[in-house]
Amino acid sequence: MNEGVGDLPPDLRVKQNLRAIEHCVVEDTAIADRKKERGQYCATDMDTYQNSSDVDRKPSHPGDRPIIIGGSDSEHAVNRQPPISSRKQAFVPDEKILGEPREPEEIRLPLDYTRIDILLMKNIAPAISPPSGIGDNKPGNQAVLDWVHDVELLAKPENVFWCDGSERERDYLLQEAMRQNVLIKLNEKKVPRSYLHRSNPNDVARVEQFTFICSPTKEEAGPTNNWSEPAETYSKLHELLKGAMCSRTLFVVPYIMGPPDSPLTKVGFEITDSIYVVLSMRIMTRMGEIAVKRLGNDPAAEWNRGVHSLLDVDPARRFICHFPQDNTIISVGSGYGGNVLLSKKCLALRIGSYLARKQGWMAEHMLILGVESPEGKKHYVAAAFPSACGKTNFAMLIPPQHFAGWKVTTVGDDIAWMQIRDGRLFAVNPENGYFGVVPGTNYKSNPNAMKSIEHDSLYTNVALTDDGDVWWEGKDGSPPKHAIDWRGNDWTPDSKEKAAHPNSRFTAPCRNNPVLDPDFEIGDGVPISAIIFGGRRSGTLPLVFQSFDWEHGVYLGATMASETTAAATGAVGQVRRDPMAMLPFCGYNIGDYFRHWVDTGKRLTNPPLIFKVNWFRKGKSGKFLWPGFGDNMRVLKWIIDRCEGSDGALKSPIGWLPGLHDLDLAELEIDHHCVDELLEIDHEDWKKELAEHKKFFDSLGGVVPEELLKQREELAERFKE
Ligand code: OXD
Ligand code: MN
Repeated sequence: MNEGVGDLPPDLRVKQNLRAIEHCVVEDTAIADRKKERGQYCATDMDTYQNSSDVDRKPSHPGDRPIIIGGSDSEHAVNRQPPISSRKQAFVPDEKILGEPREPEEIRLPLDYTRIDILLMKNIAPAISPPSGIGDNKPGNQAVLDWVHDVELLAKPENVFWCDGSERERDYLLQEAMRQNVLIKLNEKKVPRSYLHRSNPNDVARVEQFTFICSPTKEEAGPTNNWSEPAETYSKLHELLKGAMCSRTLFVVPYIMGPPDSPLTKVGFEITDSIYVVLSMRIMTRMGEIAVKRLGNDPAAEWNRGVHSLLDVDPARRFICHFPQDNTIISVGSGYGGNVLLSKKCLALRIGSYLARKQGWMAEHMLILGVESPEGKKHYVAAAFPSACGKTNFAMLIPPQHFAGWKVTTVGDDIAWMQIRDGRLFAVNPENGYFGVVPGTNYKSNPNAMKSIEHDSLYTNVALTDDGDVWWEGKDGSPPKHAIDWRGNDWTPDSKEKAAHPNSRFTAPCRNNPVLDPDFEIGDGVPISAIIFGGRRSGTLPLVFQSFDWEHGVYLGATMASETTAAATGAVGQVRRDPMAMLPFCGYNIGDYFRHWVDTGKRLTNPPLIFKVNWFRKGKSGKFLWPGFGDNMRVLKWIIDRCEGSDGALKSPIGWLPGLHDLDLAELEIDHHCVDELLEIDHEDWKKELAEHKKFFDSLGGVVPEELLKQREELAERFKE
């Protein structure tokens, strides 16, 4: 929870919220004083801190030219990178803590895991001073140079580090991150080349209440987004960013989202003062030179500008702001993944969905998986589930023994970008890594995820064992007798606190996944045969059903709901409507988003079939009725059969349901009553559900397309038949 802030979205124009900001500015002055004591003080920044207490005054830059956006008119076109103070001799990686030791038998623990600095892990770290040849590879695009220079003038970093994505750079940054206690190197023997990071305990999840869509009008952001007026928001953020990187390094991270040769691929640049963000972006995206090359030197080329600063990691001034019309993101005050890896939720979904509508494609919160039959027939499926509903598990599913010869392969576990070709939808995964929820992951629930995180991974907010391994609730084997928990405190199995935060995460390269689809990087994308919408519902929704057609399928997506989880701050376990699992991620008016879905269907001559699933239905006893995990293959098989033209389905008011014998339940120990309950449609429950659909649509204030309102009426009618 965001302590002391409350749950309502702060309106950045409202005075009280600014007072919180002012308060922090005063604190900043205190921080600056402390820096002075430590000899880190730079005179010009003191002025900045003092001036920034007047947060309501006019921005120093003209409002019509927000400096975060930069632009070709900048007067600072030439190289103005401040001298990197101490350019040292060539960097030689420290073998003890980096690469693989040559003689594995002789490995000693790389670090002393009882050391005090292991307990006190940091987010904010002082500037680093790279040797020449590292951090000085500037791109040639003038628009990028101008923008970075503008942010530099504002945030006043000690120096600028231009990332190129090289291995030498990685080794150097890892070494610095460890030296600064931002990362802890894990036991090389147990989790090779892997590291632990702890975010601030006030900063452990996405903050939807502080996430804003800053489109010119509130209407463009729509009824489901927090909106803030762009010019005012820029100026408020500028005030927050003034001097924010004083005595820190400003990293410039160039990256692409999408396979290198895809027409859908987008270029982004993220400025950040967090070395953890840089190292995470290396895993999550294709980062460095590849992006610089793809952008080229055309100053008018399309690219996303992302600015991130930790500030002082205070929830009172934590804002994740998107300016879709400017292709710009500014995120301040957080160091936690979903808020700061700007490539992911911010670009690939919020800005991405806006661009997708404008440019005629789709950016969706969906996994993409391949299913291949023993005969070699292959289908691809995209599936939308709200956060922490087992998407990564589904994307890496291992079919049960009974399905010997069937193969499931992963294209993506979180985001799908889809375009129309030859009347069909083709999907690419824009990401290059997984940022998955750790607790509950084990060799039984998701062996492929476990293999993906066995090496070359970053862990955030899990527990550290005394022998330098990681641990979390639900990991295989018995709990350690002693560990350091995610907050850095001693932990034993008797502790009341959890060892790992429920939203602790792994960051692992897709390449680690043993079932990575061979077409993972295919630029044209993979053809989508079926779209699945899912959610966590303990009642009402059957295990699986199929829509009658595209528009009915869009209705199923638009009325999706799920019980909330720990992936976002706020109460856990409440049913909330989450259309297409995009409620927190749609970067524009949800009504226009629904319209885009309906219209896309009209352009498809061979549309994917649409299904809804619910792995989480509970029986009267309160227990889950369906085993889930690998056994979800049984549901997937029915879906694939339907794509292949099977007529094994029964018509019901809500759509096509599998008959009892249409689901392959062989070798599954499940009571037939459970299956009946799983597929049951309770008319009373559905009456309530329909009323909830209406309530939800009404709450959107008249933006829902006619086609979907009609779908609701038709559904109600079918219940009367
Ligand atoms: C995620 C989320 O992290 O959806 O993927 O919250
Ligand atoms: Mn997600």
